[in-house]
Amino acid sequence: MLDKDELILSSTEAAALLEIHVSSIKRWSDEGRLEAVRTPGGHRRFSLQTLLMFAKQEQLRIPLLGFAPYEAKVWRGLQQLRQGMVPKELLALMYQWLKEGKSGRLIRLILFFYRYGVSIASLGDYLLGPLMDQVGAAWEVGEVGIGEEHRMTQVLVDALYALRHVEQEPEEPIALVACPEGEQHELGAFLVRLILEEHRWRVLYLGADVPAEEVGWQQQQWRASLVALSFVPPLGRADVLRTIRVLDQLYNPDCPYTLILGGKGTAAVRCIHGSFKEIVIFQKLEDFELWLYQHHAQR
Ligand code: B12
Repeated sequence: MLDKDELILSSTEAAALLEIHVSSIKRWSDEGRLEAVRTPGGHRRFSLQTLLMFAKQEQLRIPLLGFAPYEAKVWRGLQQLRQGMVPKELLALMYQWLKEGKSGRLIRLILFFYRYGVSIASLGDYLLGPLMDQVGAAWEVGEVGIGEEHRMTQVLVDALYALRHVEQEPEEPIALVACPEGEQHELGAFLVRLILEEHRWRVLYLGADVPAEEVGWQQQQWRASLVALSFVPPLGRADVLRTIRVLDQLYNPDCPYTLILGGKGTAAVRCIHGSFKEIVIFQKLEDFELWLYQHHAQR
């Protein structure tokens, strides 16, 4: 019997966890080496604890064991992320690690989720965004200082570098990603860069605090067909509109591009116009990725 609080895995999930073929799972369970229960429909089910014990006994070096004693929290977090949910319990643990400077563990965790199928967009929307919201809330009540905010951001930047796709860098299409003038919050833009690279764009990443004129000139110099900017509060509507105005003035129809704006600083912006091929605003990275799929399906 499986306890109702136990984490239960199907044969496919168990195989993915143990990094072996599903036929081995079925064979081992038929041989009685690996304990399973059957659903009324006859399907095998395994408890996470049983699988972890089995992995230890058989000396299978599976990544989840590296998170002991938090394997169950991490596995549950993985399922939640896959369903587009914020893994609240895990976030509390991650925040604790962030505060304690356990950066290796955090980086391993982020890489683990990615390896087990959580997209970069979902990592941003449901894990890293909410995690950094907690940092912001702690800053607001004076619990962490600005130096801490920088240090914590850097841990995540380090993890994100490890997710870059730079093998076989394509010549084109070219995208330019930047934070506008006065914008020091860089994680959103960095995530957009990673998503584009994963979709086989060549990304010119300009980083934080780039004047709009420079964005416009760089776009023309490189003939980028997409420009993405991230606006985070305190930057807001007025900054967005000013940036669009400058880019619009510099726009060269012989070198057309789509302008993508995103981040919480764009939340109050409606009805924008410009000469651009298209202007689109996104709050979530997932929506941006969906748009990329739909508009650049050939890639
Ligand atoms: C880390 C941080 C900093 C760091 C940034 C370091 C760095 N290298 O990036 C530092 C210390 C520099 C900093 C400075 C400041 N910060 Co600050 N900061 C934060 C914090 C904690 C996290 C931001 C972050 O990285 N989030 C992680 C990313 C992944 O998530 P996200 O920004 O929410 O973005 C999501 C979406 O919007 C989307 N997205 C974002 N960009 C884009 C772009 C595109 C194209 C797309 C498609 C999607 C997209 O993707 C993400 C996932 O869903 C936030 C807290 C918060 N709640 O936002 C405060 C916060 C934004 N900061 C704040 C403030 C006040 C400041 C300062 C004025 C004072 C200070 N704290 O030092 C300065 C201003 C600096 C400036 N001019 O830019 C306030 C803003 C409040 C307000 N309404 O005005 C916040 C909200 C903290 C708070 N609770 O009060 N900050």
